[in-house]
Amino acid sequence: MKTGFVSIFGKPNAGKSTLLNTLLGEKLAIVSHKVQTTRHRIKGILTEKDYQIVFSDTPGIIEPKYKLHEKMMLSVKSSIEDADVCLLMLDANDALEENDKLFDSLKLKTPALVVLNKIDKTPEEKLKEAVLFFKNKPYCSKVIGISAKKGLCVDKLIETLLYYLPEGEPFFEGNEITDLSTKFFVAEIIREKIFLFYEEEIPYHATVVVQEFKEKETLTKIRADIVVQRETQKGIMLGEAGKMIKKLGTQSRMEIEKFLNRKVFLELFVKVRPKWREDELYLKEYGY
Ligand SMILES: Nc1nc2c(ncn2[C@@H]2O[C@H](COP(=O)(O)OP(=O)(O)O)[C@@H](O)[C@H]2O)c(=O)[nH]1
Ligand SMILES: [Mg+2]
Repeated sequence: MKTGFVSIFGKPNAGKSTLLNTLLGEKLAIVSHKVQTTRHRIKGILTEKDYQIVFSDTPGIIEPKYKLHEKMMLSVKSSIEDADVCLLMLDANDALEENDKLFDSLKLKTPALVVLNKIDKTPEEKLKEAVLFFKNKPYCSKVIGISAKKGLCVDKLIETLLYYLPEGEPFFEGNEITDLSTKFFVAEIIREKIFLFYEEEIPYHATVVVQEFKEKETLTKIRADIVVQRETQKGIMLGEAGKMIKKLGTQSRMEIEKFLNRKVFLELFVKVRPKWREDELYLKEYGY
């Protein structure tokens, strides 16, 4: 049996969370076209007859601008330390040099596959150029082109990974697909909808905390706080006559129902906590 930990690194928007979801055939990580959607390290456990791979999706690598960013980069660091093999992922259409610099700066001690993502929208020439560019880099064990979204060459990626992974006993039960709680995923679903429905900087100033999660006979009752930094943001969050929060609530509830496979009663409250992203205690309370 092959078992091990595989961490996925790369710039924001490379497609790391999309790959995790495709690998697991389940939506674990939230995805949006906006950068820095992922804030936590999210593990996805893929168990088959002859292997178990524990994937870690990580926040995109950025220069920290506030304390929340620092926490996000700490989770990147812990993923480097745990990994048996790393996936260094980029959008194959992106500037190669910049990605090279970033991959090099990680100072990896493990084998690493450079994953050229989004081959579904990459011209042949560009793809060839990228393969040649990364092939002989010191951190690169192998280059592989995939489309995380379309699932192209993902099988080949797993096969290649298995070659580099050690033999060992599985770490998790076969039916576990993640180490995080249901409450966490519920909060993440709401956070994803915030990224979807609100403009500009609002999603970056917001976080979601599930305060109550009660399994009743016929439904699950969930109460969640949406935390923002300013009164004006609270106003935007609510929208005219509460229209926006209503839409957010409905869409979130429908997705949570799909996720839990049962009826949900969802209550959302918007709270203002000035500078929560800078505050050690708030960050801790909100799970960062
Ligand atoms: N065309 C195309 N788009 C993709 C592919 N993989 C991811 N995307 C899109 O790229 C954006 C960023 O994806 P995400 O997984 O959130 O990136 P992350 O920041 O690295 O986690 C989303 O809009 C995805 O739908 C792919 O293989 N092909
Ligand atoms: Mg992500």
